[in-house]
Amino acid sequence: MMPETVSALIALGGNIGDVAGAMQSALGRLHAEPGMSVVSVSPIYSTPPWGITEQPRFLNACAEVETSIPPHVLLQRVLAAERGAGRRRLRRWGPRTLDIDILAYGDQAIESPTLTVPHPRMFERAFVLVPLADIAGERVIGGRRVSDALSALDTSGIIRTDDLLSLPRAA
Ligand code: A4P
Ligand code: MG
Repeated sequence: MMPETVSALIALGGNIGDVAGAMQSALGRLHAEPGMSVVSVSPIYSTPPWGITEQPRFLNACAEVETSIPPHVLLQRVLAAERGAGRRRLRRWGPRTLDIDILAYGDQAIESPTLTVPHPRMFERAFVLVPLADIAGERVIGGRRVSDALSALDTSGIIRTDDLLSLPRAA
């Protein structure tokens, strides 16, 4: 029997080194895992740093993953893809090579010590919702439509780059 798949949405961001390369490599790793396919990717945006503002600008993007694996396993794969893409984390909200957050897993609400979905801070963050709206503007997450949530945010300083992520090909 084919396992049921769900659509998960992930956000990628970083501001040290070759972030676009790290994003592409992380997506390739995720796509190569059994039970996971990256089915769409957003453009890459250059965004002003949020939280700690005295740090370099970030690059941010979002992707949609069709997956049959359970959410906590997806989290482990996402964290492994971060490490594989050379993540170094210096401090909370501080500079990082690559951070990947799970925004949504189907329409499930998950609250555990290691995983909270929908991502609790996504609706405050234009750097998440701008790229997310490109691939899932009509999606309702936690009762809110992505495009509506985005229209309430200040998007100044967010610039679409010419860098494009490509859809990984089947391994
Ligand atoms: N965790 C719980 N829920 C989730 C979830 N939905 N997705 C746990 C992913 N992880 C989740 O993560 C710590 C733990 O959170 C994980 O091990 C997992 O068990 P982390 O990524 O090491 O922690 P962090 O990155 O310091 O915290 P966080 O909240 O992910 O950082 P943020 O909030 O993502 O902030 N400005 C711009 N412009 N663009 C950015 O991308 N990013 C940050 C990082 C700050 N400012 C930014 C950006
Ligand atoms: Mg994170």
